[in-house]
Amino acid sequence: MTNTTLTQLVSEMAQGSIRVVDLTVPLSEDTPVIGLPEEFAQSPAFKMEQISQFDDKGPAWYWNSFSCGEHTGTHFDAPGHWITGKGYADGCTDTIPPEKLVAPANVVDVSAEAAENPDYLLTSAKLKEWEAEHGRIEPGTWLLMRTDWSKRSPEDFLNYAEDGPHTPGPSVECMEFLANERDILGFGVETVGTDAGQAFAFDPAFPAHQLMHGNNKLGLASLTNLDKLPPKGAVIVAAPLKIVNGSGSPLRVIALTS
Ligand code: 23J
Ligand code: MN
Repeated sequence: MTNTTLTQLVSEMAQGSIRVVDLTVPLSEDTPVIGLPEEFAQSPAFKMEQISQFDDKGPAWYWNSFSCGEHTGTHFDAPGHWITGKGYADGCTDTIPPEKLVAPANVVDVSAEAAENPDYLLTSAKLKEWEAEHGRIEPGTWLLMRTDWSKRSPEDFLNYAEDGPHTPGPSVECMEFLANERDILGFGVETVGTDAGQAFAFDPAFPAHQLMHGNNKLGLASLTNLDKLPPKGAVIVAAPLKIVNGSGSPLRVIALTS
């Protein structure tokens, strides 16, 4: 007897009642990269160099080499990225169990709030309101914060001012709630990093990184097309490159949804 659930999945995908949504932005030399305060080392942008293209260097083949920071474009944050998560034996890109790389998603739409206020912070109160409408955020699921930030121009996407970037993200208490009271798998965003632009000044600084990774949880940044997903019911495939001791990697993030 074949597995009827998987048989039904492939047949519904073929027939279109289950759709595949690409949550990934294009990766090129134009892809915006996070800038940190100037006392810290900066992450290099994506760079591509041709090895050959049907020429003397390779008459029948085209290929390139590329380089970039691990946290470039649509990318995965492993627990080992942060000082609070550095002790986990299963916390780097090569050691995270593959079972964590396919999981349900909860999508919380705060696009109206973020349009109004670029420093908007997601709160546990907002999540409890969302739960009253859509049901509980289950352990081992992704919490994806929809801000429509991926629709902005590159300059407005990073949104720098003299006092640093102004982009939405989670509050400290929101991250405490999702880590301790909901035990989520990880937190994903449309902005360049999982933390708000001003989160360097929070206490603790960078709460998404501090609290997610400190609890062996994952991050996804620079997602797009979250507006094409239902609040609940989509399944996300987010598998980073298996870089030995990697802190993260660019990746293709795919959603299955009815
Ligand atoms: C290093 C330091 C601070 C931040 C980040 C990286 C990221 O956002 C990232 O991509 O993980 S805020
Ligand atoms: Mn990152």
